[in-house]
Amino acid sequence: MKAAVLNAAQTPLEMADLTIDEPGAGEALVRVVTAGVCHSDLHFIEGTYPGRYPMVLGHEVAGIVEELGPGVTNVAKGDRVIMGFVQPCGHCNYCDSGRPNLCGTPTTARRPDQPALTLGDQPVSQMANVGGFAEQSVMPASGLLKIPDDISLDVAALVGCSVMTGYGAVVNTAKVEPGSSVAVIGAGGVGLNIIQAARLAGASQIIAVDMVEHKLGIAKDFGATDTVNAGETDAIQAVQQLSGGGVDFGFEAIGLKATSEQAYEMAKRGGMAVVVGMVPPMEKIEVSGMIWMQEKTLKGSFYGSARFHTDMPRILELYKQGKLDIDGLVTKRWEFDEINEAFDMLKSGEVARSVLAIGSE
Ligand code: CXF
Ligand code: ZN
Repeated sequence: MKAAVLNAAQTPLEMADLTIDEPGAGEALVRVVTAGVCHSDLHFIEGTYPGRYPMVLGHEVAGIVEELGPGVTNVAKGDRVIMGFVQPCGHCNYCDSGRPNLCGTPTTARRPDQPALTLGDQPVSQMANVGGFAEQSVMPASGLLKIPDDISLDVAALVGCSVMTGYGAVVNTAKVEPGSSVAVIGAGGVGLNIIQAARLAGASQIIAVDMVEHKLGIAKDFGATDTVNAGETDAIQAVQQLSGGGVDFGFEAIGLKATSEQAYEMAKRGGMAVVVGMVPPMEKIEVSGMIWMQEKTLKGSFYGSARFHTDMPRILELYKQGKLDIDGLVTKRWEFDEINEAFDMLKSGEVARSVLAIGSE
């Protein structure tokens, strides 16, 4: 089974022929069709997040169920599925209280030292138990969500990360209300979804902030009412000026300490900053001690605070109704072998989202 393997941080991905295990209890073997190229993968490639090497990245993925392990009932062979990067147990306190995105309970007996993938006799880990940059994945079936026949697997893959993450940050985490003012730092795959969800939520002002001019152009197409080029002007000042003193919601969709702090500064008294990007684990986000008096909120958002079985079908319905643009997010399609070029292009900021065609339907 062909997979792109990350052997160490700051090295290119290498194509390798891996052995894949049979699905065990609670697992499914899924044939990967489409995988999105996400900044979170890049964090592992660049080493800003630690990985268990060798490792197969890829977490924005859709495919077709090929085999089921014992006890799996939520999907069937032949189902076309989103391969979610959180696999909720359905029974813990988080799941039970409507926060399955935070579930950390293992749903299979597979241990990290006995992964489903091996290269010779070497164990190979899978990012988020998915490892989507591979022709096949054995993963916990509880993370699989069947999609309707009229949804393409490209769209399904994107719902698996960037769309759910961005839409959910607005609707679930921040609960943006009609008439709100919003600033979004970073107009990439996640940022554009924050922008279009804010538009759907009825935000009256949506200020997109980025350093790449052509991404700001795309941001306008997705619903930004104003744009700020942070490479040319002081972004905090510009947002404060445009919004008349600060926004109700500042979203950070890059994953940096500095931009997280900027999102906080952009929020007005009583406002909220939502950190959606993967800020490196050792970084500290610093905010003014005046937080108490200004009644500001600094909040994290993981996987759009998703309730998967409610939110993902809803997102697909909004897509069908033409209210969420998912096709327009994909600015390039790559062959699997072109994966390193795909990441080079992501780094350069030239594309919003690109997808790898790993298999066919
Ligand atoms: C990431 C977060 C860490 C695990 C994989 C996915 N989020 C989105 O890109
Ligand atoms: Zn992602």
